[in-house]
Amino acid sequence: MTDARYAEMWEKLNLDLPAHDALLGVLGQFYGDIYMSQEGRLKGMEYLDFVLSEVHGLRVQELQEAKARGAKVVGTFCVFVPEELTLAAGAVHVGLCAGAEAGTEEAEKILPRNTCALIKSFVGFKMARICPFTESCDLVVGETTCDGKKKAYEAFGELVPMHVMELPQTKTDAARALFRSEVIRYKEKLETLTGVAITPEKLRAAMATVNAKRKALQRLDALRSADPSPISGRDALLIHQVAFYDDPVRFTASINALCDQMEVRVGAKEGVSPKGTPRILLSGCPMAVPNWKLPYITESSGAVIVGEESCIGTRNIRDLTDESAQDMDGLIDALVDRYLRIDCACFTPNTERMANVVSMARELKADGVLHYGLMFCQPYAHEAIKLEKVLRKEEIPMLAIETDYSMEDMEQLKTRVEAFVEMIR
Ligand code: BJ8
Repeated sequence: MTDARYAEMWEKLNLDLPAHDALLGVLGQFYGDIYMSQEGRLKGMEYLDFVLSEVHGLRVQELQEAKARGAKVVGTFCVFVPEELTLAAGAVHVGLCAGAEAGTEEAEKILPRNTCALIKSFVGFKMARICPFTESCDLVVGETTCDGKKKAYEAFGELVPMHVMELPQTKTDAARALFRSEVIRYKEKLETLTGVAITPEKLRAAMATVNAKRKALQRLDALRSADPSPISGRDALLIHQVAFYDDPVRFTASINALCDQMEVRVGAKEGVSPKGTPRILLSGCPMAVPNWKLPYITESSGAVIVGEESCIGTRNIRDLTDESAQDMDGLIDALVDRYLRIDCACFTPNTERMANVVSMARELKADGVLHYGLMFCQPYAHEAIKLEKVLRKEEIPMLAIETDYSMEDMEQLKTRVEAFVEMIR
């Protein structure tokens, strides 16, 4: 049944109400089974539960209120799109990556079937009219990362107002110059869209907001190095997911309050599972809401996830932006430097990712790495093979999993993950 409080808003957004109701029904059930069944959750997670219960309600209403005040909403799919510029233009920046199968059938009408589930999901959400975030966007920003995404944007761009950033595939000086020109082109696009001139003052203020959010998430992730871990991997992943669409200032305050609780827990040597529970580092493709399948399987197999080496995780927050430059040129350079440190598998070579996984595993005292690849994702499939070799040398066990958003392989995955957890125990 459509939530009467928001029915009018969803109708105005042209959602397919029965299909949208069905999606919310499944999401609610799934959340209950995976999240509310956990024991020993921190009090601060109530905020995240609330945000999630209102993900298509209150938050979307806030977007409509912002639009009524004249602000624009910008949707993105990749952590390479500088949120700082969006905020400096007075716009709202939301992540549109999707983690559910709903809409896949529709997406396959315009995409090859052997496309990764993440791409099919965001295209399917639009075609099936079930995502109020996509429908709220005044601009959708794509990027030329993997082949699947960049080709999908050609078809997707016929359905939504799009701007595609050209991202380099290497980190040479020429690549840096290309990326810098694309950052400037995005700034100009935003200025045209919003009618707001991005000044150094506005950009520095936006950098401070985004840096504060990243610092809160860094603090959260660092606390997970404690044994026992003060928070489950499922809850931590949820926090990283919500970071992409919640109001950044409100979100940062909530996460810092949660970290205060975590510090108390760590001080008391308490955690979500007993000390000595096998510790897993997740690594690989991003897990967008509501893709909680593998974390659920892992933690119900007797392990605890202590980190996410992923864009919905550490890759999004590892680096801060230097806010000290006074003029626009210097600030743009700082953005370019910060964003080019991202170690996405779309880059070649991408050796820094290997080193980053090893150091994360060491810092978080992980007993093993679970590499998560979405089926048909070439960049991460290639790097899984390399990473396994690197980790073997370091004597860190790794299990590579390839899957999609369907539930059909749950039992098979559970068997493999349970065997891995037993092995590292
Ligand atoms: S910076 S990881 S968010 S591109 S899973 S769509 S790579 S076929 S998501 Fe990504 Fe930016 Fe890189 Fe991060 Fe393609 Fe692979 Fe699908 Fe992927």
